[in-house]
Amino acid sequence: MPANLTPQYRASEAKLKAAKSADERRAALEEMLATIPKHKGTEKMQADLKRRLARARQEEESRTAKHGYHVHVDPEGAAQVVLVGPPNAGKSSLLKALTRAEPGIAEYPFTTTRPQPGMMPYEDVQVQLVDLPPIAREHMDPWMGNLVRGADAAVLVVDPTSAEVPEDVEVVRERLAGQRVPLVGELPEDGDSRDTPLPTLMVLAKADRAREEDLAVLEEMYAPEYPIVRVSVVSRAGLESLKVAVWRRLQLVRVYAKPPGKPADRLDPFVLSQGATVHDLAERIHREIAEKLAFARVWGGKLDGQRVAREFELRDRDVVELAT
Ligand SMILES: Nc1nc2c(ncn2[C@@H]2O[C@H](COP(=O)(O)OP(=O)(O)OP(=O)(O)O)[C@@H](O)[C@H]2O)c(=O)[nH]1
Ligand SMILES: [Mg+2]
Repeated sequence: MPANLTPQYRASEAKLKAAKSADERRAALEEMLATIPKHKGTEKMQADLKRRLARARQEEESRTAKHGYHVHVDPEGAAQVVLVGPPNAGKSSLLKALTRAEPGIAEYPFTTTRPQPGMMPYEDVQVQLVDLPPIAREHMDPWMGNLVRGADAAVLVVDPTSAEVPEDVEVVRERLAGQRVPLVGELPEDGDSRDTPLPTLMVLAKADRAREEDLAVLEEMYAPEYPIVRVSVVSRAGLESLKVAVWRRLQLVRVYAKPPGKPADRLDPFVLSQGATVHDLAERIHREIAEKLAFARVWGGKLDGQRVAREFELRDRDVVELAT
Protein backbone atom coordinates (compact mmCIF):
# COMPACT_ATOMS: atom_id res chain seq x y z
CA MET A 1 0.00 0.00 0.00
CA PRO A 2 1.44 3.43 -0.89
CA ALA A 3 2.18 5.69 2.05
CA ASN A 4 0.71 8.87 0.48
CA LEU A 5 2.87 11.15 2.54
CA THR A 6 1.59 14.72 2.86
CA PRO A 7 3.56 17.94 2.19
CA GLN A 8 3.23 18.64 5.93
CA TYR A 9 5.01 15.38 6.71
CA ARG A 10 7.65 16.08 4.09
CA ALA A 11 8.25 19.47 5.70
CA SER A 12 8.87 17.91 9.12
CA GLU A 13 11.17 15.37 7.49
CA ALA A 14 13.15 18.29 6.07
CA LYS A 15 13.33 19.79 9.57
CA LEU A 16 14.84 16.54 10.82
CA LYS A 17 17.50 16.65 8.12
CA ALA A 18 18.33 20.26 9.01
CA ALA A 19 18.29 19.65 12.79
CA LYS A 20 21.49 20.71 14.51
CA SER A 21 20.77 19.86 18.13
CA ALA A 22 19.24 17.04 20.14
CA ASP A 23 16.14 19.06 20.92
CA GLU A 24 15.61 20.10 17.28
CA ARG A 25 15.92 16.45 16.25
CA ARG A 26 13.46 15.40 18.92
CA ALA A 27 10.98 18.14 17.94
CA ALA A 28 11.18 17.19 14.25
CA LEU A 29 10.51 13.53 15.03
CA GLU A 30 7.63 14.58 17.25
CA GLU A 31 6.17 16.51 14.31
CA MET A 32 6.76 13.67 11.84
CA LEU A 33 4.90 11.27 14.10
CA ALA A 34 2.05 13.77 14.48
CA THR A 35 1.72 14.45 10.76
CA ILE A 36 2.32 11.02 9.23
CA PRO A 37 -0.91 9.75 7.65
CA LYS A 38 -2.30 7.10 10.00
CA HIS A 39 -3.19 4.02 7.98
CA LYS A 40 -1.99 0.48 7.40
CA GLY A 41 0.49 1.53 4.72
CA THR A 42 2.47 3.62 7.23
CA GLU A 43 2.30 1.30 10.27
CA LYS A 44 5.93 0.24 9.96
CA MET A 45 7.05 3.84 9.50
CA GLN A 46 5.04 4.91 12.52
CA ALA A 47 6.60 2.21 14.68
CA ASP A 48 10.03 3.20 13.45
CA LEU A 49 9.35 6.88 14.20
CA LYS A 50 8.21 6.00 17.71
CA ARG A 51 11.44 4.13 18.34
CA ARG A 52 13.56 6.97 17.02
CA LEU A 53 11.57 9.48 19.04
CA ALA A 54 12.03 7.51 22.26
CA ARG A 55 15.77 7.39 21.59
CA ALA A 56 15.91 11.11 20.75
CA ARG A 57 14.07 11.96 23.98
CA GLN A 58 16.53 9.91 25.99
CA GLU A 59 19.47 11.50 24.23
CA GLU A 60 18.12 14.98 24.86
CA GLU A 61 17.51 14.30 28.54
CA SER A 62 20.91 12.76 29.22
CA ARG A 63 22.65 15.55 27.33
CA THR A 64 20.81 18.15 29.38
CA ALA A 65 21.61 16.35 32.62
CA LYS A 66 25.30 16.21 31.70
CA HIS A 67 25.70 19.83 30.68
CA GLY A 68 23.32 21.32 33.24
CA TYR A 69 21.73 23.15 30.37
CA HIS A 70 19.60 26.15 31.35
CA VAL A 71 16.85 27.92 29.50
CA HIS A 72 15.93 31.24 30.97
CA VAL A 73 13.62 34.10 30.05
CA ASP A 74 14.60 37.53 31.38
CA PRO A 75 11.66 38.83 33.37
CA GLU A 76 10.11 42.05 32.08
CA GLY A 77 7.19 44.18 33.18
CA ALA A 78 5.20 43.83 36.41
CA ALA A 79 5.38 40.02 36.65
CA GLN A 80 6.18 36.83 34.77
CA VAL A 81 3.39 34.33 34.16
CA VAL A 82 4.01 30.96 32.50
CA LEU A 83 1.53 29.15 30.26
CA VAL A 84 1.66 25.45 31.08
CA GLY A 85 -0.44 22.49 30.03
CA PRO A 86 -0.75 19.32 28.00
CA PRO A 87 0.08 19.19 24.27
CA ASN A 88 -2.20 21.02 21.87
CA ALA A 89 -4.32 22.66 24.59
CA GLY A 90 -4.15 26.13 23.06
CA LYS A 91 -1.28 27.76 25.01
CA SER A 92 0.42 29.37 22.03
CA SER A 93 -2.92 30.55 20.64
CA LEU A 94 -3.52 32.30 23.95
CA LEU A 95 -0.13 34.00 23.84
CA LYS A 96 -0.90 35.22 20.34
CA ALA A 97 -4.34 36.54 21.36
CA LEU A 98 -3.07 38.41 24.43
CA THR A 99 0.28 39.79 23.26
CA ARG A 100 2.02 40.86 20.07
CA ALA A 101 4.12 37.69 19.97
CA GLU A 102 3.82 35.43 16.92
CA PRO A 103 4.25 31.88 18.27
CA GLY A 104 3.98 28.77 16.12
CA ILE A 105 0.48 27.26 16.31
CA ALA A 106 -0.59 23.96 14.75
CA GLU A 107 -3.25 21.33 15.05
CA TYR A 108 -0.73 18.67 16.07
CA PRO A 109 0.91 18.33 19.52
CA PHE A 110 4.47 19.36 20.55
CA THR A 111 4.48 22.43 18.29
CA THR A 112 6.21 24.65 20.82
CA THR A 113 9.76 23.61 21.69
CA ARG A 114 11.26 26.75 23.24
CA PRO A 115 9.90 29.34 25.68
CA GLN A 116 8.37 32.31 23.93
CA PRO A 117 7.65 35.49 25.89
CA GLY A 118 5.16 38.24 25.07
CA MET A 119 3.93 41.32 26.92
CA MET A 120 0.26 41.46 27.89
CA PRO A 121 -1.03 44.97 28.55
CA TYR A 122 -3.39 45.18 31.52
CA GLU A 123 -4.71 48.69 32.18
CA ASP A 124 -1.53 50.67 32.92
CA VAL A 125 0.90 47.78 33.46
CA GLN A 126 2.45 45.07 31.33
CA VAL A 127 2.55 41.44 32.41
CA GLN A 128 5.01 39.08 30.74
CA LEU A 129 3.45 35.83 29.52
CA VAL A 130 5.77 32.96 28.66
CA ASP A 131 4.44 30.26 26.33
CA LEU A 132 6.10 26.90 27.01
CA PRO A 133 6.40 23.49 25.38
CA PRO A 134 3.74 21.02 26.52
CA ILE A 135 4.05 18.77 29.55
CA ALA A 136 3.12 15.16 28.79
CA ARG A 137 3.62 11.81 30.45
CA GLU A 138 6.09 10.79 27.76
CA HIS A 139 8.04 14.02 27.72
CA MET A 140 8.79 17.22 29.59
CA ASP A 141 11.76 19.35 28.62
CA PRO A 142 14.25 19.00 31.45
CA TRP A 143 14.80 22.77 31.83
CA MET A 144 11.09 23.43 32.40
CA GLY A 145 11.15 22.95 36.17
CA ASN A 146 13.73 25.70 36.67
CA LEU A 147 12.01 28.10 34.35
CA VAL A 148 8.58 27.59 35.87
CA ARG A 149 10.01 27.90 39.39
CA GLY A 150 11.18 31.43 38.59
CA ALA A 151 7.75 32.66 37.50
CA ASP A 152 5.28 34.60 39.63
CA ALA A 153 2.19 32.64 38.58
CA ALA A 154 1.03 29.96 36.15
CA VAL A 155 -1.88 29.68 33.76
CA LEU A 156 -2.79 26.01 33.37
CA VAL A 157 -4.39 25.69 29.93
CA VAL A 158 -6.60 22.68 29.17
CA ASP A 159 -8.69 21.66 26.18
CA PRO A 160 -12.27 20.92 27.28
CA THR A 161 -13.03 19.23 23.94
CA SER A 162 -10.67 16.43 25.00
CA ALA A 163 -11.92 13.59 27.18
CA GLU A 164 -8.51 13.34 28.85
CA VAL A 165 -8.48 16.58 30.82
CA PRO A 166 -8.32 14.97 34.30
CA GLU A 167 -5.41 12.70 33.30
CA ASP A 168 -3.65 15.58 31.54
CA VAL A 169 -4.02 17.85 34.55
CA GLU A 170 -2.66 15.14 36.84
CA VAL A 171 0.39 14.63 34.61
CA VAL A 172 1.16 18.35 34.49
CA ARG A 173 0.74 18.70 38.24
CA GLU A 174 2.75 15.59 39.07
CA ARG A 175 5.57 16.45 36.72
CA LEU A 176 5.89 19.98 38.09
CA ALA A 177 5.46 18.89 41.70
CA GLY A 178 8.28 16.41 40.98
CA GLN A 179 10.41 19.45 40.13
CA ARG A 180 9.29 21.04 43.40
CA VAL A 181 6.90 23.52 41.78
CA PRO A 182 3.41 22.50 42.92
CA LEU A 183 0.60 24.38 41.15
CA VAL A 184 -1.59 25.77 43.90
CA GLY A 185 -4.80 27.72 44.32
CA GLU A 186 -3.99 29.29 47.64
CA LEU A 187 -0.42 29.55 48.90
CA PRO A 188 -0.04 26.91 51.63
CA GLU A 189 0.76 28.24 55.10
CA ASP A 190 3.10 25.45 56.07
CA GLY A 191 4.27 23.57 52.98
CA ASP A 192 7.54 21.72 52.41
CA SER A 193 10.22 24.41 52.51
CA ARG A 194 11.96 22.89 49.50
CA ASP A 195 8.88 23.60 47.38
CA THR A 196 8.18 26.79 45.47
CA PRO A 197 4.38 26.72 45.14
CA LEU A 198 3.13 28.63 42.13
CA PRO A 199 -0.22 30.47 42.28
CA THR A 200 -2.23 29.01 39.42
CA LEU A 201 -5.22 29.93 37.32
CA MET A 202 -6.98 27.42 35.07
CA VAL A 203 -8.08 28.25 31.54
CA LEU A 204 -10.65 26.18 29.66
CA ALA A 205 -9.53 26.98 26.11
CA LYS A 206 -11.41 26.52 22.81
CA ALA A 207 -14.69 27.41 24.55
CA ASP A 208 -16.26 28.06 21.14
CA ARG A 209 -15.96 24.38 20.29
CA ALA A 210 -16.58 22.84 23.70
CA ARG A 211 -19.93 21.50 24.86
CA GLU A 212 -21.60 23.40 27.67
CA GLU A 213 -21.90 20.20 29.77
CA ASP A 214 -18.19 19.50 29.49
CA LEU A 215 -17.28 23.05 30.49
CA ALA A 216 -19.68 22.88 33.45
CA VAL A 217 -18.29 19.52 34.63
CA LEU A 218 -14.70 20.79 34.52
CA GLU A 219 -15.66 23.97 36.33
CA GLU A 220 -17.34 21.97 39.06
CA MET A 221 -14.31 19.72 39.30
CA TYR A 222 -11.58 22.36 39.49
CA ALA A 223 -13.29 25.48 40.85
CA PRO A 224 -12.60 24.42 44.46
CA GLU A 225 -8.89 24.41 43.61
CA TYR A 226 -8.22 27.14 41.09
CA PRO A 227 -9.88 30.24 39.73
CA ILE A 228 -11.20 29.20 36.28
CA VAL A 229 -11.84 31.18 33.12
CA ARG A 230 -13.41 29.96 29.85
CA VAL A 231 -11.70 31.43 26.84
CA SER A 232 -11.94 31.28 23.08
CA VAL A 233 -9.33 32.89 20.88
CA VAL A 234 -11.75 32.48 17.96
CA SER A 235 -14.67 34.47 19.42
CA ARG A 236 -12.30 36.28 21.84
CA ALA A 237 -14.81 35.51 24.62
CA GLY A 238 -13.24 35.49 28.07
CA LEU A 239 -10.00 37.21 27.11
CA GLU A 240 -10.75 40.36 29.12
CA SER A 241 -11.87 38.31 32.16
CA LEU A 242 -8.67 36.31 31.84
CA LYS A 243 -6.54 39.45 32.03
CA VAL A 244 -8.35 40.54 35.18
CA ALA A 245 -8.01 37.05 36.67
CA VAL A 246 -4.27 36.96 35.92
CA TRP A 247 -3.80 40.34 37.59
CA ARG A 248 -5.78 39.24 40.68
CA ARG A 249 -3.82 35.99 40.86
CA LEU A 250 -0.57 37.93 41.04
CA GLN A 251 -1.68 39.73 44.23
CA LEU A 252 0.09 42.94 43.36
CA VAL A 253 -0.69 46.60 43.91
CA ARG A 254 0.05 49.57 41.67
CA VAL A 255 0.95 52.82 43.37
CA TYR A 256 1.71 56.20 41.86
CA ALA A 257 4.46 58.32 43.34
CA LYS A 258 3.75 62.02 43.70
CA PRO A 259 6.63 64.45 44.13
CA PRO A 260 5.74 67.14 46.73
CA GLY A 261 3.87 70.02 45.14
CA LYS A 262 3.53 68.28 41.79
CA PRO A 263 0.93 65.97 40.23
CA ALA A 264 1.40 62.20 40.53
CA ASP A 265 3.14 60.27 37.78
CA ARG A 266 0.04 58.48 36.57
CA LEU A 267 1.74 56.80 33.66
CA ASP A 268 4.31 54.65 35.34
CA PRO A 269 3.09 52.94 38.51
CA PHE A 270 5.35 51.16 40.94
CA VAL A 271 4.29 47.55 41.26
CA LEU A 272 4.60 45.98 44.73
CA SER A 273 3.29 42.87 46.45
CA GLN A 274 0.00 43.10 48.31
CA GLY A 275 0.84 43.98 51.89
CA ALA A 276 3.74 46.28 50.92
CA THR A 277 4.05 49.42 53.04
CA VAL A 278 4.96 53.04 52.44
CA HIS A 279 8.45 52.12 53.63
CA ASP A 280 8.70 49.34 51.00
CA LEU A 281 7.78 51.87 48.32
CA ALA A 282 10.47 54.25 49.56
CA GLU A 283 13.03 51.43 49.45
CA ARG A 284 12.04 50.62 45.91
CA ILE A 285 12.59 54.23 44.86
CA HIS A 286 15.86 54.81 46.70
CA ARG A 287 17.56 53.45 49.80
CA GLU A 288 18.32 56.97 50.98
CA ILE A 289 14.70 58.04 50.70
CA ALA A 290 13.72 55.03 52.80
CA GLU A 291 16.25 55.97 55.48
CA LYS A 292 15.18 59.59 55.66
CA LEU A 293 11.46 58.92 55.31
CA ALA A 294 9.49 60.96 57.87
CA PHE A 295 5.91 60.29 56.79
CA ALA A 296 3.79 60.05 53.66
CA ARG A 297 0.52 61.40 52.36
CA VAL A 298 -1.86 59.07 50.60
CA TRP A 299 -4.73 59.68 48.18
CA GLY A 300 -7.04 56.76 47.51
CA GLY A 301 -10.04 55.05 49.11
CA LYS A 302 -11.20 57.31 51.95
CA LEU A 303 -7.86 59.10 52.15
CA ASP A 304 -7.44 62.44 50.51
CA GLY A 305 -3.89 63.48 51.26
CA GLN A 306 -3.87 62.55 54.97
CA ARG A 307 -0.58 61.72 56.69
CA VAL A 308 0.15 58.04 57.20
CA ALA A 309 2.97 56.23 58.99
CA ARG A 310 5.73 54.32 57.19
CA GLU A 311 4.01 51.03 58.16
CA PHE A 312 0.86 52.00 56.23
CA GLU A 313 -0.15 49.18 53.85
CA LEU A 314 -0.57 50.42 50.31
CA ARG A 315 -3.64 49.55 48.24
CA ASP A 316 -3.97 49.13 44.49
CA ARG A 317 -4.06 52.57 42.80
CA ASP A 318 -3.00 54.63 45.83
CA VAL A 319 -1.20 57.91 45.13
CA VAL A 320 1.67 58.45 47.55
CA GLU A 321 3.73 61.49 48.41
CA LEU A 322 6.83 60.70 50.43
CA ALA A 323 8.11 63.35 52.83
CA THR A 324 11.75 63.24 53.93
N1 LIG B 1 -11.70 26.56 17.85
C1 LIG B 1 -10.64 26.90 18.54
N2 LIG B 1 -9.45 26.34 18.29
C2 LIG B 1 -8.39 26.72 19.04
C3 LIG B 1 -8.50 27.67 20.07
N3 LIG B 1 -7.29 27.81 20.65
C4 LIG B 1 -6.46 26.98 19.99
N4 LIG B 1 -7.10 26.32 19.01
C5 LIG B 1 -6.53 25.32 18.08
O1 LIG B 1 -5.93 24.27 18.83
C6 LIG B 1 -4.76 23.78 18.18
C7 LIG B 1 -3.57 23.84 19.11
O2 LIG B 1 -3.30 25.17 19.43
P1 LIG B 1 -1.87 25.65 19.98
O3 LIG B 1 -2.05 27.06 20.43
O4 LIG B 1 -0.78 25.36 19.02
O5 LIG B 1 -1.73 24.68 21.23
P2 LIG B 1 -0.48 24.51 22.22
O6 LIG B 1 -1.04 24.23 23.58
O7 LIG B 1 0.44 25.68 22.11
O8 LIG B 1 0.20 23.19 21.63
P3 LIG B 1 1.72 22.64 21.87
O9 LIG B 1 2.67 23.75 21.57
O10 LIG B 1 1.85 21.53 20.92
O11 LIG B 1 1.75 22.19 23.27
C8 LIG B 1 -4.58 24.69 16.95
O12 LIG B 1 -5.11 24.02 15.84
C9 LIG B 1 -5.37 25.92 17.29
O13 LIG B 1 -5.84 26.62 16.16
C10 LIG B 1 -9.80 28.26 20.32
O14 LIG B 1 -10.01 29.10 21.21
N5 LIG B 1 -10.82 27.84 19.54
MG1 LIG C 1 2.38 25.73 21.65
